[in-house]
Formats: sequence, C-alpha cells, structure tokens
Amino acid sequence: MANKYDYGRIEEKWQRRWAEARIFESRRSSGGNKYYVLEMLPYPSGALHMGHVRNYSLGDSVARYRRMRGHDVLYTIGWDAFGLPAENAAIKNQIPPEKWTLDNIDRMRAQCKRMGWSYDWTREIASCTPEYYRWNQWFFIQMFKRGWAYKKLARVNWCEECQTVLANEQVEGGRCWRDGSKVVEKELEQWFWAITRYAEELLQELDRLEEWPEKVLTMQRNWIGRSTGAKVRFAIEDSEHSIEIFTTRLDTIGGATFLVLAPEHPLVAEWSDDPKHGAELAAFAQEMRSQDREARIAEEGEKRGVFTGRRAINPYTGERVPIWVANFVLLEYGTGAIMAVPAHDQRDFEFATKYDLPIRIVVESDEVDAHSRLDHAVPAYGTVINTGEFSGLSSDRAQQVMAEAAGRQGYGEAAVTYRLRDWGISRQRYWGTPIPMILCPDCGSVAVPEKDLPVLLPKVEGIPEGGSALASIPEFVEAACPKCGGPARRETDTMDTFVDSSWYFFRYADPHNDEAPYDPAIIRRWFPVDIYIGGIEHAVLHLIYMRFFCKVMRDLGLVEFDEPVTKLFTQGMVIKDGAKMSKSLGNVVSPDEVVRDHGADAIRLFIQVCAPPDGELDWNEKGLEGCSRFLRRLWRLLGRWEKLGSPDPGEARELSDQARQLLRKLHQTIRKVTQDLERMCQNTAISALMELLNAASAYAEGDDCDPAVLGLVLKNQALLLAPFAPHFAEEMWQRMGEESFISQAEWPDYDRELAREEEIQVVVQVNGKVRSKFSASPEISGTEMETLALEDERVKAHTAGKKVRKVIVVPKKLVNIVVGP
Ligand code: ANZ
Ligand code: ZN
Repeated sequence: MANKYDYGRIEEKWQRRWAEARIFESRRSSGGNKYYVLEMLPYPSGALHMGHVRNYSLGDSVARYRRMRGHDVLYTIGWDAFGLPAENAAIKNQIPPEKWTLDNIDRMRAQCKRMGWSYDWTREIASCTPEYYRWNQWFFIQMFKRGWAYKKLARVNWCEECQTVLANEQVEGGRCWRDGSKVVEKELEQWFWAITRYAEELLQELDRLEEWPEKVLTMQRNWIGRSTGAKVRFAIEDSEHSIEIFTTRLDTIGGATFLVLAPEHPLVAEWSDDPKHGAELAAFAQEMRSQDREARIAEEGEKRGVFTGRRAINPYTGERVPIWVANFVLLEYGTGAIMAVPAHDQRDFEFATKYDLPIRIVVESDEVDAHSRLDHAVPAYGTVINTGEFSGLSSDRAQQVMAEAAGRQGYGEAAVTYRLRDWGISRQRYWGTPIPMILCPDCGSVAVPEKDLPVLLPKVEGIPEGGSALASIPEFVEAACPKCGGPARRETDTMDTFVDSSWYFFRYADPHNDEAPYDPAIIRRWFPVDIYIGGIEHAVLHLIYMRFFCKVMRDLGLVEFDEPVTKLFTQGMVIKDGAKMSKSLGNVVSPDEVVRDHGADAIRLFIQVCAPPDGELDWNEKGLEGCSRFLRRLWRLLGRWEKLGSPDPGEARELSDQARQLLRKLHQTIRKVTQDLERMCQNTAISALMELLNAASAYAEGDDCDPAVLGLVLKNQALLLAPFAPHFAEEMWQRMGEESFISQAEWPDYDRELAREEEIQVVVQVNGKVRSKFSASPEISGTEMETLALEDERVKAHTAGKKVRKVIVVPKKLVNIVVGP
C-alpha cells in the first residue's frame, strides 16, 4: 500500500522509466514549434554545487513546460572539460588530467541523473574529447586562412600562479580571475583572433537583443568602449618621426601645452640612448612595466612622468610643445599617445600642476572664461577661444571643422576607437586544444592540413611543475612542414578554454557529426537559442566571445543569422549566512545530502520557490522542510481521494458553492502558473500551487466534498506541478489512472469565465451620501462604473434637475457624484 511518501523509491522508478522510454530525446518533427533551452555548461570540478542545482532546475522547468505546450524541445548538457584545475590536480596527485576530468564527469553525470533533469543524454558532449576539439582546430584554420587568426609579439598579462597568459577579460582589478594573484606583463609570441573586426557590429546589435538583461547590455557596451574623436599627427622637431595622438576633444587642441607618450611607446625605447635623458627614460619605462596596470590608470592615482627632452609641433597653431612620458597613458588605447590639455582634462591638469607645465583655457563656458583661475580642469563644452581661425566656433562645430581641416592638410582625420582588443587565445598549458600550427624555419607559420585533424593532445602520466608540458614532449613537437616537408616544430601552446564554450551549443544540435562541426541544415531547425540561462558573471567574457563566434560562422557561410541567443536569463547567486556559498568559505551545502534527506523533487521546489530566479537565494533549512511538507500533504490528499473511491474526475454532480469556488481557484492557478512560467517567475508559480493545495484540502474536509471535483483539481495540480516536481507528478498521474507519462501530457488550459472573480459590489454616493449599490464584473473599468452609476434609477432621483460637477471613481469600489445647482 503506497501509504507513505517514499521519495527515494518514486524518484528512482521514474528516472528509470524515462530513460527506458527515451522520452527526452529531441526529435524535430517538421512543422512543429521548436524550443531550444540552453544552460551554461558546467566545469567538471567533481561535484555539483547549489549554483548548478539552481541554474539547471530553472532550465528543466522551462524545458518540461515547453514540451507540455507541444514544442519540440532541445535540451541537453555538456562539460567544459579543459582547463587549469585538472592540471593543478595532476601536479599535486600525479593523476593524468584526462583521468581526473573523466572521473569527475562520471560523478557529476550521476548527480544530474539523480536530480531528474530531463536532458537528452544522447547529445552530451565533453570539450576535452578529440571529437569536439578537432573542430576548435578546424575553426582556427578557417580563421587563419582569412587572416582573422594571426600571430604577433605581444605584451601579455601573465599570471605567475597559473604560469600562463590571461586574456584582458580574465584580469579583474589587476588580478587573475581564477586565483586572485597579481598579474604582471610579459612579452611573448601569441595567437590572436580578430574580434575587433566585429567591434562595431557587436556594439550595434546590442540594441536588438531586446530580451537580454539591461545590465548585461551595459557591461558589454562599456567593454567594447566605443569613442569618437580624431587622430592628429604632431611632427617631432629635428626628427623625421611624428607622433599620432587620439583625442575625443579636438576642439581643445589649442590648449595642448604638451604631449604624453605611454611608457611602452616605441619612441620611448628609441630615445633611451639619448645621452641626456635616455637613462631616466629607460628606468621609468622599466619601472612602469612591473607596475599594476589598474593602479596606473586609476582616476585618483598619482600622476608621474619624465621629460623626453624633445618637442613636437602643433599642426594647427605651429606651437612647439614638450613631449613627456607618463604612467597614466596606456599603449593599448587609442594610439598610445595623447595631447595634454590641462585646462580641460583633469588628469592632464594634475600632471601639469605637479610638473609646472602651462595651463591655457581654450573653451569658454558657463563655468570659465579666458581669465578664470582654475583649481581643477573644466571639461564642459562651450565656445572655442585662443585658437586662431577656429575661435568663436562651438565645441561641436569646431570638432567637425578642425577634423576636416586636418584631412585636407593631411595631418589627421576623424576617428573611432574601441577599448575592445583582439582576443589572445594562446595558453602555455597542457590541458587544452592544441593550436593546429607548424612553425617551419623556411615557410613560417603553416596550418596543419585539414585532413590531418585532429592534432591529438598526447597522453601524459603527470604534469611537470610550471612551463608548458607539450614543449617537453619531442614526439609531439617534432613535425614535418606541410609545405616543404622539411623539419619543423609544432606549436606547443593550447587554446584558451573560452574557445570551447564559444560554440558548444551549436554542437549540441548535431553532436555526432564527424565530417563537420555541424550540419547547417540542422542548425537552421533549432536556432536561435530561445532561452539561455546562466550566471551574470559571464556578462562580458563568455557572452561576447559567443556572439563573436556566431558572426565568424556567419562569415564562413555556416549560419545565416547574426545573433545566437534570443533571450538571456541570468539567475541570482546562492548564498548562505550572508556570503556566497563556496568551498573556500566552508559554507557549502552538498546537493547529495539534501537529495538523500528530502528527495530531488523537494530540493528542486525549494530552490525555485524561495526567491525570484534572478535574485539572490539565501539557503535555509526551514524553507526546504516546508517544501517536503507540501509534498507530503499533497500525498495525503491524494490518499483521501482514493479512499473516497477514486471517482472519475470528470463526473462532477451539480456544483455546490464551495465546489464552484474551488474550481475558480483552480482556473486562476492554471492562469497564474502559465503566466509565471512564461516570464520566469517560478517562485510565484510554486506558491500558487501551494495555495491551491490549501484550498483543495479545506474543500476535502468540508461535509459537502464532491470527490469528483476533488479529483479534477488533483489531476490539474499534478499537471501544473510536473515542471517543478516531475517524479511526484508522474506518480500522482499514474495513481489517478493515467497510463502515459505526465511529462508528455498536454498543459492544461484555463477557462476565462471560471477564472474570473465573483461579482463585486459598487457603492454609489451623491454628494457623499450612499444612494445606491450595484454588482459588476471584477474587470469593470472606471468609465463603465461611471456610466452605470449615472444611469442608476435611485441615483437619478437625487441628481435630477441638478448639474453634475464632478464624478470621483474608486476603482472596483465606489462612485461619488458631486452635484450642484
Ligand atoms: C585631449 C582631451 C581634452 C581629452 C579634454 C579629453 C578631454 P575616452 O572617452 O575614454 O575614449 N586618451 C587617449 N588615448 C589615451 C591613452 N592611450 N591613455 C590614456 N588616455 C588617453 O577617452 C579619450 C580621451 O582620453 C582622449 O581625449 C585623450 O584625452 C585620452 F578636455 O584628448 B583627450
Ligand atoms: Zn616549410
């Protein structure tokens, strides 16, 4: 007798049945509606954490709901399986990274299955398999052929702790995003992908991502960092060189009292053998190289610099101005050199004050005129002064006219710059995708022929501490040049693992293709992704790379769309006792234990009901216990209905008042859960189901209980619960006599009439005295209320012959008519 709610047995039973019947394997029937639910793929660290449980429970509720709505759903999972932790574990315990990773995947796969998430397991992928990473290599070669992958000597962010290069995106406040240790600069030959080719498009299309959170769009806009202005070349006195500067305020160039180069600017190195200033220049450049970049450019940071001994000529005014080198100018931005306008730029002002350089006002505004004494810079726009023929123009107009003049004379032009840099993808690590290039002493960099892909990552037993493991494997390094056949060396760097996560969801659609990354015809059927659920921490890293990759694919002729994801949903963090749940803080709650003590359905319900999905979730045992209790109560109510003889739910007798009220509650609940799922408010949807249980329990206890009505409510309760607590719902469904899976049942419709509140009572006053009442539908509008009130016979008796001065309507409650002579 199924008396007690035995979640362990029930969950195991339905997971087995789903797998046997293979009901979650995606098939795309022609003509059907598709729905692609995507979640950020996990890193296989060895165990699921609550952040995963939250992310994937939300995704699963959407996938299950969509299937019940009749969509062909694509929903699966993969593993972001390359990366440093595997290597660190290998160094520590001498386990091969591959074994460590695959074992972790096995453990986490079992955890996922125990949660009952409805993945199509035939599509599971792991990025560390040659079947997957060979396509990373293939994409690399396609880009190389077109010049979109290129090698250059680059000053890179180097993490001593990880012994590797980090992309700009992976440096947070001058520190490594992974271990928080300080990042230093180093010069190395690196491979780059030309993401800046797409800077403008990546920026413009943000406006079309209407279903992405504004916060993410803003972060991407700032990351891309578009600035419009001009480039101007200043000739250097007694030299054939010139210095090109970038400015957003060409209108202020008359006030440029000196130029400033970044310490890494090529001219600085060139001038370091100058007998008078060279030593000082070299020392300063050297010191800057080892300094924290963030600190160097911080607004409030100390401005420091040295004079080069050289001068340049302002092409607009002919003025000779000194050239300095300073910490606050960065090589990578603009042109790596600026004109300093201390009167109108605060950093320049501080620098000029410190080194006693001239400050000249060249823009008059409400705040300054030509004679003001400045104690800070005034960046306001206004009217240009002290600038020859351009004096008298507005700032805006001056910028335009001056750029045109520069173009005509050939010393400058209007220009746009971006903060976005090309994506450095080389990593000096073992556990990643080998870059498919061969370096030949005669032919240079030669791509591995496509027929020789994949370039397999050689198996290793352990990992040597520091440096690149691949470089120390001669069988890997030594290769014949594909062009001339001569002896050559294989590239020993591997790719940034963000490459793997840039396109995995394309592979999900066609995961076993061994002739191409995917069949474009299959992509056409499933794309774009309808909803992508994951953490906000990926707002600029992964979510820009993934958009970039889609554009590359488009330009390779593989896909026809520009953007891969229609709706982005960022779920909030899971915290405990006010802090992020994390191993290092020791406040982790293990999903395994919760599943053991409460069941998968209870934890899934709890993690969705206890906070709005996009807000922070504070873990608490009480709420979890509440969800268990809810399931046990529903279980008992089902038992009661069975005791009443399990009458066919359809066969209701004449409806009593209580029955009508309960049915109204049911239809309101169907409406609410449906609407809430559409707008990702799982929390309020589940609360509504809890309320429905309260109403149904009260009804069942009344003398007037019609078991057929109760049955009807319970059946719908099961359907509505199926996206959140699917095992429980299946069991209920079966006990109520259904033979097919509830997971494949149709989502219930609500009846508008039935869902409507009973009529409301409207009070009508004339000059503040109650004169009448009438009943109306709860949907009545204010104007309808007014009309009905004025037409009411009893009201007319009090308004006849008088003038209506004013009508005050309190929606759904009251109309007060003010009359006078
Ligand atoms: C003169 C000037 C006058 C400037 C003025 C600003 C205000 P955004 O808006 O961020 O693009 N700049 C240019 N390249 C730089 C570099 N490599 N390192 C540090 N600063 C650099 O900023 C553009 C402005 O930042 C440029 O316009 C330049 O200073 C400075 F009243 O030129 B401006
Ligand atoms: Zn060669």
